[in-house]
Amino acid sequence: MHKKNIISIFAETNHFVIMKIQQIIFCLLTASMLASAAMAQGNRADYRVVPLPDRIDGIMSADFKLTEQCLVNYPTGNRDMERNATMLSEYIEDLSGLHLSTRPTLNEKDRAGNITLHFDPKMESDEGYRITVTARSVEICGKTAAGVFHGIQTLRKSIPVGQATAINLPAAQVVSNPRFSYRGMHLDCVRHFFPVSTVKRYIDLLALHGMNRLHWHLTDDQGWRVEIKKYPRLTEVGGWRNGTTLGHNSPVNDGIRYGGFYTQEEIRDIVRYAADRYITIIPEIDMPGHMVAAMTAYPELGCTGGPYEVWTLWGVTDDILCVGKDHTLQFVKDVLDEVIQLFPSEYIHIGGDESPRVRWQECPLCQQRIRDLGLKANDKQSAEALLQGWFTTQVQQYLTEHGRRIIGWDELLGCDVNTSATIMSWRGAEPGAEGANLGHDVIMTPVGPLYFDYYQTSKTWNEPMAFGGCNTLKKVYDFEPVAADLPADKRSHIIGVQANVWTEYITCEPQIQYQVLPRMAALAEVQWLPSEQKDYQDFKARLPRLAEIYKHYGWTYRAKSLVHEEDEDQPNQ
Ligand code: TNX
Repeated sequence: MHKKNIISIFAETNHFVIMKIQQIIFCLLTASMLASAAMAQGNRADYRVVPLPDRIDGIMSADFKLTEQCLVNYPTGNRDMERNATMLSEYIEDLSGLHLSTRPTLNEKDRAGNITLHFDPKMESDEGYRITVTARSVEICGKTAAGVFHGIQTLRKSIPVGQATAINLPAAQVVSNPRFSYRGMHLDCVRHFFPVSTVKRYIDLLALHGMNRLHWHLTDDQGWRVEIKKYPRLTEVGGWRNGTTLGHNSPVNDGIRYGGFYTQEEIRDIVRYAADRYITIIPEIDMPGHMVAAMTAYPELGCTGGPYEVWTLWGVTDDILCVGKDHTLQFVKDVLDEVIQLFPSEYIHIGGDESPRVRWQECPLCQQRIRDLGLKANDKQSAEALLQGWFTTQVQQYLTEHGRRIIGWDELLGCDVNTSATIMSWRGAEPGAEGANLGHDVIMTPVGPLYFDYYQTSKTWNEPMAFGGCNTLKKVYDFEPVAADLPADKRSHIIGVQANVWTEYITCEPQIQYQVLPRMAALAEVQWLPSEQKDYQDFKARLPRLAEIYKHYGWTYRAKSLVHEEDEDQPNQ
């Protein structure tokens, strides 16, 4: 009995232990299933990125499981696609830690289990892309390598940020074509000078946001930043200023000698870096105004002969190039000779903005030129305005002979240049409409809302100092580049949209990033999406995931713009 009891007690205890073990196993299993379900959810890609693709159509198939076993295939022998594959692999590794190898592909069967980049000549637009995901494979295709690159950016933005061993890509077909062919950002590297590394990171921002033009402002009154071998004093002398005004043109100068420039070798390196990301750099050599740095180096370029001083203030000065002298034209051509060697861009930006003509009115050589050319003031233009038109046309002809085209600021509309000049509409959107009506191609970049050197809120007390104004995220998002009343046959003249970053008050890279992020995201949707597809609330809901990428790379951005809506009517408090 005693023995039996012991056995039965033992059996009962045993039963109890087994039950407990079963319970524990059950709990552990449930917990791990829940955890892996949560993981799968957390590790699931979402193609609703910024800019939003035109179409995301579900496909009846299980998810594709992206792991380190997957390869990135590219067409054998294609250097651009090889680089695309390497970049995709790097992006995935940056964001998730997954390392995928790349390899050239020879045949279709290599696609199973892998990501494949390839061409489809039948695709609608040059820069469009199509991503096809099934349980079996992922394909990213485009008509061009640039299109494939945009598809790569979309895939990159759709994967969750954070270390992973696998990422589930939902089966779908994702298709997009950009609305505008010119999708730009501008950067002023004159008012403040930024090192090569900053310019390259800025190019990275453009690539992430699906943009394809960097308008690079390289010369101005406050500095000359591009090495020109024939005129070494441009950078030796013109590259440096004796201090900088504090604040908005206060009488206080910081007394710190300031400057810098890019060597031709550095420029070539940056141009290549951008081209690898399908971004064309359009250099701006601003003329005949905003030339004091050059005139300090070579005073004979001005009407009075100087002496001049690289400007320490901001704004517009009366001292501009003297176009009465043949030497000035030769100088401009010589400079452009080197510029076109450095920049393969079809477009060269020749500025043309903010050129007061008071010196020309007094200058005997400019007045002689006006007489020689028989320029006569009319009810719209002064003789001096027509002189700027003549000068611009000379430069335009010279560049045309060298296979290039000019872009200039909208002031060019006031001085009779021919319609092969592309106009950048900055003093509002109206000059753009006027230019398109006259037959010019136009890039819309109006101060409101596309000057990103302006504040992003009306409550500016805790903002870094900016130029002024108030271009909120929403205003950028809501911008419509093609005026409703523009005649149908003129609409195609609006070829692009761009935001400008002037750097009078922007002194360092984090501040550049703060000014442009997240407004670049809003601009990207203006550039990519048909207007009827835009939806601000939906955009705001997608933005935090893009901001995860900003955060991951350590970029500074205005986090407040993700949370609050800026109330512009509320005064500063
Ligand atoms: C106007 S936009 C300028 C620049 C200034 C900018 C400041 C243009 C053609 N000229 O020289 O830096 O305003 O926002």
